Amino acid sequence: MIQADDLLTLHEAAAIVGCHYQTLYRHVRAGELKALMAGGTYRIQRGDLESWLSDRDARHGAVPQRNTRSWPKLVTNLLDALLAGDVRAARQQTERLLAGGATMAYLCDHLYGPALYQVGALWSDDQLSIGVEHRASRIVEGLLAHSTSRTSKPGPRIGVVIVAAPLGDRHSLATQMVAAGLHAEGFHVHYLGADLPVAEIVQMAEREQADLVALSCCVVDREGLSAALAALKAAGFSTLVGGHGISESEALTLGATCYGASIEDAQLLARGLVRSSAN
Ligand code: B12
Repeated sequence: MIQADDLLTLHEAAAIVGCHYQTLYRHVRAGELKALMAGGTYRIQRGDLESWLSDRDARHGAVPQRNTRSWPKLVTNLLDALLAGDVRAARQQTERLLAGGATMAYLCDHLYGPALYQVGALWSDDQLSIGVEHRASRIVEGLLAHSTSRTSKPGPRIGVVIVAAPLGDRHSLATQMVAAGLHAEGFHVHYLGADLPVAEIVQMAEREQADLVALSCCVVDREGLSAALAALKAAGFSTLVGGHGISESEALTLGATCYGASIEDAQLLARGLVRSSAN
């Protein structure tokens, strides 16, 4: 008999895993994580969550994956290096984690992203200058470029993806993370960076015969994003939207094919979309 305490909501389970609840929802929908339906919502048994986590840890290697005690420490270490402009310390940390088996998605979702959030919080509290923020951003760009060259699945590419942030959004780091994650997953990625005019995104998708266009959104302005989504839909391309500037319901209302809340989601959803368009 299942005890009520052993049945977790998606939010409770996500708090244990240290990810967004929508990420778990996608694993449930993909049939990778067992869940029950109770009162119209998903519930996950504690034991099922534990076995799913163990399998996932085994697949990802010997990193402190969901060791929630050690990742905040790693984030603090990276933040210290970013604020001090210590490229070497930041690079050594990434090197150690990659050598220990850390995946690109995990680095982005649990290390680089959270460290950048803290940079943003300090900046908006006037506790650091634009110069320090810019330097920190450049260091993370370098870490991403370095890790990208180290993480690529062998074998043929599984699909062609265009990655960009639309006109009006200058936050290129999130797009670089999506590009890095999809490259590591085995996609052929055309990474266009940020602030891209609609016509450029559509032309590139056509020229490269893209299977998917992934767009990131970090701002409140919707002009560039909604124009890009409309043009891509009219041209027949599937789109994946994400970024902390937009919610799932808004992305779907604007015409996105689907929405992801993390780099792990980007990998899972891109694989699903490319697989379903091939069938
Ligand atoms: C670095 C930075 C900048 C740099 C960007 C440098 C670069 N090369 O990217 C610069 C200096 C250019 C900048 C400019 C501005 N910024 Co700024 N910036 C940041 C900062 C500190 C980090 C951004 C970042 O990279 N975050 C990390 C990313 C990876 O997080 P994320 O978007 O959540 O992404 C994760 C998931 O959402 C997901 N994901 C992301 N994209 C996608 C896409 C897909 C398809 C999928 C599936 C998943 C996915 O995966 C990621 C990893 O887990 C943030 C602070 C913060 N909280 O993020 C502010 C922040 C984003 N900026 C902000 C603001 C206000 C601005 C400015 C308007 C400031 C100004 N007055 O000029 C301008 C905007 C200019 C413009 N038009 O774009 C606000 C945004 C508020 C809002 N919602 O509009 C923030 C939140 C700071 C704050 N606390 O106020 N910024």
